[in-house]
Amino acid sequence: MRKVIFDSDTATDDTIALLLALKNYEVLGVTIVAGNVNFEQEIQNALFTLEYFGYNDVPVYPGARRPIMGEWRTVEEVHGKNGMSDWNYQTPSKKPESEFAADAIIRLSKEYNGELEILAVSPLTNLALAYLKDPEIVKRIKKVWIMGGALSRGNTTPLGEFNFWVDPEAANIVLKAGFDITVVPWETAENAATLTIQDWDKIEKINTKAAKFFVYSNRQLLEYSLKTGERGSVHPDSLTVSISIDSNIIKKSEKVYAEVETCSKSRGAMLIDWYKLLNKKSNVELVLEAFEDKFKKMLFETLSAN
Ligand SMILES: [Ca+2]
Repeated sequence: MRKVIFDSDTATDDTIALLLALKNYEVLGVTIVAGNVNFEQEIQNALFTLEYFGYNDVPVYPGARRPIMGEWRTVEEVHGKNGMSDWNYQTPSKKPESEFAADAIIRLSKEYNGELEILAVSPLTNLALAYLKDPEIVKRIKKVWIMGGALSRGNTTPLGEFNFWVDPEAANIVLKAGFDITVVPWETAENAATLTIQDWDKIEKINTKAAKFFVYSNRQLLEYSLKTGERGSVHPDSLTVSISIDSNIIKKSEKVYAEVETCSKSRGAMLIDWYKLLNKKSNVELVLEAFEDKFKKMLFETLSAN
């Protein structure tokens, strides 16, 4: 079984992405990073998700409680006050580990040298800190799957997608570090990973433990997404994990050189050198289009099986 670390600012879609990972990988740990909502709440959401699905042995490592440079804002309007659409779930009995996330990443990259993959569906602070402490991790980590960046339609600022916008310095450090990286940007998820009202009706009818979890934890995301003009709830983290599981979900991708802007109004924007004007080696595989039907099939099967 493939070995992964799930790097998470655990709220709504993160939890479904985590479920996909738990069903398909050996998850060596969940590392928590500042992002969607209050940091302590993100830890609780991860602990609860693991406990709910019976993965009590998967450790949760708290990581960076703030971005490297920037001031960010949490987005309770997207995910609900507790990040779980205000689902008043039972307090988990599971506790987080004392080891710092970046140290856990470094340690596990040594224990699983050449095997470990990172599912980075959140701001990249933890991975950047791990790299800064031990740049050799680039050689030991097999693959980094990143949800982040917008091609042009920023969802947090006109150019900035949330994960890259929260910590653009970290995103830049990670993109330039030399990892084998696949990036799933915002628009790819908007186009292929939007769950419409019809999809929600289907999920409600599935009525498994997992389907109920989905509905309770993602309601606020649906409400918010519809208000912003989406066709339904958008699930970029889940799409990213599903692509890591089955690369046939990728419809179109391109190897490009990309970095992240850190200045003023373009802070958090992904700068993509489409025409190789900078003469730099490509550093990411950018997923431009994904198969909506294949993604949804995997998601519905996962929600049906539990
Ligand atoms: Ca996330």
